[in-house]
Amino acid sequence: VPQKQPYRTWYHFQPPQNWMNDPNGPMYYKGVYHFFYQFNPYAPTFGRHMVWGHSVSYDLINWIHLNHAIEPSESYDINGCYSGSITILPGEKPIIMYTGSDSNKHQVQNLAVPKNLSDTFLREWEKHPQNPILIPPSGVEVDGFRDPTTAWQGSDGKWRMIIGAKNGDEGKALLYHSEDFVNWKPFPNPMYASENTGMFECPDFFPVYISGTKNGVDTSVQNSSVKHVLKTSYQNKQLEYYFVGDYFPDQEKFVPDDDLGGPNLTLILDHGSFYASKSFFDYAKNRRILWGWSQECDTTQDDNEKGWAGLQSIPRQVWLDASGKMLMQWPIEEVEKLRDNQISIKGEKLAGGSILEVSGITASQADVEVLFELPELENAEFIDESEVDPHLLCSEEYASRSGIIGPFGLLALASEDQTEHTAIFFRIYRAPNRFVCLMCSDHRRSSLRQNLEKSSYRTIFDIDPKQKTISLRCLIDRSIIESFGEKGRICITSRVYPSLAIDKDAHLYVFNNGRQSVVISELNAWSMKQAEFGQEQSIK
Ligand code: DQQ
Repeated sequence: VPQKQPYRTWYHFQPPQNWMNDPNGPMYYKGVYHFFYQFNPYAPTFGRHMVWGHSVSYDLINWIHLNHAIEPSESYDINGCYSGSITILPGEKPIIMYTGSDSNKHQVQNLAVPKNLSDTFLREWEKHPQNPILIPPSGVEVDGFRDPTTAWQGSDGKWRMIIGAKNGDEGKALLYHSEDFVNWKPFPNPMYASENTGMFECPDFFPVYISGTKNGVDTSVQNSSVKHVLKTSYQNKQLEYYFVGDYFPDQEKFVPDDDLGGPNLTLILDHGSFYASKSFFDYAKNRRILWGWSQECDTTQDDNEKGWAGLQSIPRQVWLDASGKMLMQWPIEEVEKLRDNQISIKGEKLAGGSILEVSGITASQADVEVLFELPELENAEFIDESEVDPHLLCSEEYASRSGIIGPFGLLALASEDQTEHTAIFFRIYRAPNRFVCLMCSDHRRSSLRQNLEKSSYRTIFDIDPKQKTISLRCLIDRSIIESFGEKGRICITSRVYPSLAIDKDAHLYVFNNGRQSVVISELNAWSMKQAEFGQEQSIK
């Protein structure tokens, strides 16, 4: 099997076969984590009859695949059961709100509830007799009205939710109110509207504690100890933008702290292949967890040959940074259960132009954490940001070319001779009045195979002039590399399809192509065991 399926993951969530996209309605309910996802049961491509796949887990790592929770069956969802969310109503009653593509391909909102609440796996779901609950309002395109959020309850007892919408190139987050969860009234003003972004897909709206704790908070909490996050997947950008701001429930207004006007915003959850994310509050461990879809970068023909397409990120704990300005993300602690066979390097100097192999682990499935000690930042090369595009800075030429401080980082899923590798690296610059760091995940040399999308993902962020160290963690899993810079401040997910760096022929290196040396203050790497995915009977 591994020979034939070198890209199937060992510990990232996948259905047994076929196409998967958005995460839907994740929740923790009576001791069980439920995960639903957009799934085409018939082919490894997006299809006309999308269903809600359903899997359950006790630890968010090992999964039991169940029958589909909802599938097209009625005139209001016959052309597809699209994305949506779950809200747990008082009395511990989960309810799904999802988008149906109806017999005219108009997008409408529908409800479904578990048939039997005493079945811990909630295997069967029943559609509500009053469906469709909402049809597209005027001023919104009939096929641009979808992806309801988890609802939150105001102090007046009414429920609120956001639905993504579009009108031409304008994206909108429409707000609705309800007393009984069945009859919903539109609020006159949208919660947010943006120009030139296309559809406001998969909105998410949730509170985060201001106090710098990593703890999460229930979606309905509104008080002075929280700020709110509004997240959108802008269709024209295929990226996850978010705003941190204040929510004023009396006026139903959300005011972002720094509203720089939609797509110019720099707050992006992940700069790589990560889309349509959705979060939930995990009561079991008091944390907010975020899932995102990582799509393939190979061709449809490759997907047909593989028989599957689409992965989910490792669930990430998400919280507000102590600065109050941005979110931090970190793989949930449970993934560490899969760590095996630790290799450590401490206090090793990496002179300019040097490369060091991290040997002794299965480099095709690994978890690597490294802390680099930086040289004096004063020596960094000067950059005039107005003239330099981070795109170009991260190009192939720059990944291997010598700078002053950096590029340094990891070569993951590399062949022994390094002709194939994905470089995840930092490079530090002195900009007018500040220091900035470029972080890239460059997969231009990730495979000798042709016809793959092999680009690079990058971002530039400010760093403290007194900063002494910089950290990087990579979760490597055969065709995916999730990278977390600066302890989760910057995230970049790449999909790669090596032809040589497969299974035992995959290697991991740490490199420095800067003229100044950097020190590996500490590096820990682990082989990752395979997570269990299976039908109920086959799971221990
Ligand atoms: N995918 C879903 C839509 C959503 C889009 C359909 C985002 O509901 O807007 O599978 O990837």
